[in-house]
Amino acid sequence: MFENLSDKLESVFKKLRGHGRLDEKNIEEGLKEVRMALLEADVHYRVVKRFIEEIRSRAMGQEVMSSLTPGQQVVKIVNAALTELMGVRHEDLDLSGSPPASVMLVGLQGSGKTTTAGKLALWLRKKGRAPFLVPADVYRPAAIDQLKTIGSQIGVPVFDSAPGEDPVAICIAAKAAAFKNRCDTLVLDTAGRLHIDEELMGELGRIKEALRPSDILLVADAMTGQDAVNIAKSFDERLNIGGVILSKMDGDARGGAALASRSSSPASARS
Ligand SMILES: Nc1nc2c(ncn2[C@@H]2O[C@H](COP(=O)(O)OP(=O)(O)OP(=O)(O)O)[C@@H](O)[C@H]2O)c(=O)[nH]1
Ligand SMILES: [Mg+2]
Repeated sequence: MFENLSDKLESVFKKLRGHGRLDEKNIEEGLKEVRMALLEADVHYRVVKRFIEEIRSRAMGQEVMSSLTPGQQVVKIVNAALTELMGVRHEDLDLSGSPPASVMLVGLQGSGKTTTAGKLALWLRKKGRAPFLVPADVYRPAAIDQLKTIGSQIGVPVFDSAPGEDPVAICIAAKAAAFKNRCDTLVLDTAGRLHIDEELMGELGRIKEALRPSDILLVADAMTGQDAVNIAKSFDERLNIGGVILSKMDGDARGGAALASRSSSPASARS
C-alpha cells in the first residue's frame, strides 16, 4: 500500500541525489514533489504542511548546503522525518492489570472488527497468551455465528452468547468464564453502526465501565482515507482509545490515513 508513495519519493530522491550542488531552488523543487507525492497518497494537507516545513528548516541549514553530497543529506533528512512521523516509539498492546485482560475492538459497521478479532487472537496466541473471543454484537443476526466460525477456523475458543442478550452482561459473563476455558485474554468484538451515534457510544461506554479493558482499539477501514482520522477522534473523545488498527490494508488504499492518524492523535496507530 505504501508502494506508490515510496516509488514517487524514490524518484524525487534520485533527482536530488543527481545534483552536484544544491541551492534553495533545487531544494524547493524537491520539496514540492515530496509534497505532491504525500498529498496524492491521501495524507492530510495539514500533516503534509507541517512535514514540509520541518524538512525545509532542516534542509536549508548551512551544513547541508556546504556538504559534498547535499542531495544525499536532504534524502536523509526526509527519511528521518518520515520515520519520526510514523512514530519512533513503538507502543505495544496494553495487557496490564489483573488477568483476565480484555482488549475491546470498536468501530463503524463493516470496518473489519470481527475479522480483526480473529487476527488479533492469533497474534495474541503467538505472544504466548490464551485468547478468548467474545461476541458482544447482538444486533446483526449472523454476527455471533461469524465469530464462532472464525474461532473454530483458528482454534480459539469463543464465548457462547446468544442474539438478544445484553452486550454488557455477555462481557461480564465471558470474563467470569475465561479461566474455565483456560483463557487469559478477552477479545471483545462489539457492534458497529453506520454512523457514530449516542446509542452506540453509550453501549460501548457501558462495556468499558463494566470490563475496564486494558486496551481499546479502533478498527478503521484503510479505504476510508482521511475520514479515518475524524472517526478516530470521535471514538477517542468518548472512549479514550489506545490505538487504531487499519484494516483492509491489502486493498488499494493509499496509506495516507496511517500517517495522519499517527500524527493527529496521541493514541498510536497500529497496523
Ligand atoms: N480484503 C480484506 N477484507 C477484509 C479485511 N477485514 C475485513 N474484511 C472484510 O470486510 C467485511 C466486513 O468485515 P467484518 O470483520 O465483518 O467487519 P465488522 O466491523 O465486524 O462489521 P459489523 O460487525 O457489521 O460492524 C467482510 O466482508 C470481511 O471479509 C481485510 O483485512 N482485508
Ligand atoms: Mg462484526
